[in-house]
Amino acid sequence: MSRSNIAQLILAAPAVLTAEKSFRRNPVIGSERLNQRGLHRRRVALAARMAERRRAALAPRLDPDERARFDRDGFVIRENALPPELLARVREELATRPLPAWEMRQGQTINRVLPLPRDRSALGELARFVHRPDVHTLIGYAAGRTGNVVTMLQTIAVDPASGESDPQAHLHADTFHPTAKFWLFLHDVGDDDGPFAYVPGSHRLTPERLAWEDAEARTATQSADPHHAAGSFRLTEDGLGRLGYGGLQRFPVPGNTLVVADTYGFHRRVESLRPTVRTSLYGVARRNPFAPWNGLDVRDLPFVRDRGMSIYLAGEDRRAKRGKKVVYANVGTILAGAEQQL
Ligand SMILES: O=C(O)CCC(=O)C(=O)O
Ligand SMILES: [Fe+2]
Repeated sequence: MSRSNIAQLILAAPAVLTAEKSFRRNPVIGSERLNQRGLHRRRVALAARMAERRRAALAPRLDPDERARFDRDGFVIRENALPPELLARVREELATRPLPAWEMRQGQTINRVLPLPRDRSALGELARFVHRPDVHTLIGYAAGRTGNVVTMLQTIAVDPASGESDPQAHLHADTFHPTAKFWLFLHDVGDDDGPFAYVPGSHRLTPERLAWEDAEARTATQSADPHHAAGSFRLTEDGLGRLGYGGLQRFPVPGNTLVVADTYGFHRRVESLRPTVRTSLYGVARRNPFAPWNGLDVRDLPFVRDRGMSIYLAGEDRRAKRGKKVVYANVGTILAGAEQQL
């Protein structure tokens, strides 16, 4: 091993105790030799144990029925999440108020994100939905750790004629530890509108899942699928039985339904067979999975807590200006449900 390789390994090592998930980006996490000795397996098992402890501490603050459903399934579905009068104002504003928007294309899918305004409007009130104690605790419980939830409006616009298949339509786990995403769907999502789909119970670390994680980790850097190599393991649907899980369930939902899921469980977006558009209040809760405590997140301090996405997107704009590659491209000020821009 050359001296610069050794230096690289030393610099990469502290990431082992963080949420870093990429086998390809981090030479320690991707090391075949270390993974043969159980590095990935131990990270997965320790993260699961820590999440279990943090969830136990949160459990008394949850609605007992939602908690039981989450423990069993790995997700919670709550209909009529917003009061009807707020929902009506949100829909009205969505249809008439253009907002600064950024887009990422993945195959035939445009993923548009729009930071929510911080004002007294209906959309401003929508942004504060995640600060309701019941919602914040539920998302934290699903994530295995409470803390900041990065929220935004999200529009998924699929035009099947426009490109390759969408990588999010392939069954996957987002990372190696419990982590949450939520969608508050603002309009009906029919079975053929590209709904979310999840394998109930696949958030549980079965012995078969752990053995599979261990085996996959040893070869992850060589995977032809860049998402797999980046630590979002892909799996075919017939592989589920071998891991001790049942089948995939699709979630067509009426508008105003909240879906909160631990995306360590296997999930995917159902592919659309015709052009579809789906808009939701969307958020991600992901933190270091090894710390023993809940809460205490600097990103939750009052002046930054709702700005996570805006701060990130401002960084993307600066990168674009310097001619660097970006994930999200600025597409100007448009309606959330506008025709595709990219
Ligand atoms: O949008 C969906 O239905 C699922 C997409 C997904 O896999 C994700 O956001 O992690
Ligand atoms: Fe995902």
